[in-house]
Amino acid sequence: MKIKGLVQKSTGLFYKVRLENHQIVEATLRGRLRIEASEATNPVSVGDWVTLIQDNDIYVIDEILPRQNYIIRKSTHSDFKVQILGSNITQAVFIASLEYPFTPLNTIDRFLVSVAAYHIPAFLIFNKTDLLKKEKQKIQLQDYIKIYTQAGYEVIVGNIYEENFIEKIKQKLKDQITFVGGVSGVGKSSIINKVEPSLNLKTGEISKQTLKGRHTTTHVEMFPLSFGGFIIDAPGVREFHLVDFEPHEICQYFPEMLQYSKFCKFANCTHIHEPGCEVLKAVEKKQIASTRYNTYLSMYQEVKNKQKY
Ligand SMILES: Nc1nc2c(ncn2[C@@H]2O[C@H](COP(=O)(O)OP(=O)(O)OP(=O)(O)O)[C@@H](O)[C@H]2O)c(=O)[nH]1
Ligand SMILES: [Mg+2]
Ligand SMILES: [Zn+2]
Repeated sequence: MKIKGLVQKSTGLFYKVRLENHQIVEATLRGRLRIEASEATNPVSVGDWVTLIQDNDIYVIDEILPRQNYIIRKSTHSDFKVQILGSNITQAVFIASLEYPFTPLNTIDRFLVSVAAYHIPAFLIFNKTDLLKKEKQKIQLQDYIKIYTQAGYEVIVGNIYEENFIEKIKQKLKDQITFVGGVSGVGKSSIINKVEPSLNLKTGEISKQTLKGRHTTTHVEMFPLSFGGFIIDAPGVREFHLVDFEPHEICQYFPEMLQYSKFCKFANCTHIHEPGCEVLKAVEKKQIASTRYNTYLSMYQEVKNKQKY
């Protein structure tokens, strides 16, 4: 008899699978599936719906059901392979902080582009606002909030000691399957613990030397939320794998650029040097933030360079 289940964790050889009756079982993978998934280092990912075959106490994953979408990163083991971080995601959140650790804006933009390419809606959280004591830092935070709200993203701002902040996040997470991204140490696991205290996830101090996180979370894992939905906690990732874009496609994943690019004089405008480029005009008028535009330029160049090989 075949049973359906949702993969919550993968630890190499074993998978933690939640069956439809909510029972959690440990399962192995049929050899055939291991070979079929040649491009990814992990053939089965967190968030996959699978069918299993039960033989006494042993469960074997027999089939991976078609994925709605997935988020990947470059494998840490091989340049040619990718690791699927999660699949069947309904929304993604990127958590950032301005201090301990500092999240470069370029990292935020790249995450947003990556998930947009998979048609996954995203929102942002600026965490650790209690650590911003200087006036200069507070102004910088306001600037960042403006950049992303202007770009069309919802931004939630606060710190884990504010009830109101946690409440807002809970409302966003309810009944969704949310992937949580952010560099190491921004407080991904800490926020999840506040949202769902029974999970009691491991969190880690920021290194005093580097002022960065210590990669406390080492595996991707999906957790059910008692108020509805699932959340996927992941290790801090700086670089997401860019899907194989064509250079001219990149601007589609910057929602604010898309508003202006349709009025450019040339249909094949790259928004870099062309006359009659409405995107360039919008950057000049600060309707598009220069930091966002600079990320666009760097991604465009990167994709162009890749094409040369
Ligand atoms: N002051 C302050 N500290 C926070 C806040 N949120 C998290 N922290 C602290 O930041 C440190 C890192 O938090 P984690 O939750 O482990 O960060 P993470 O994003 O899960 O990091 P990785 O698992 O390494 O990717 C811990 O010491 C937390 O207590 C906050 O809002 N304010
Ligand atoms: Mg963590
Ligand atoms: Zn243009």
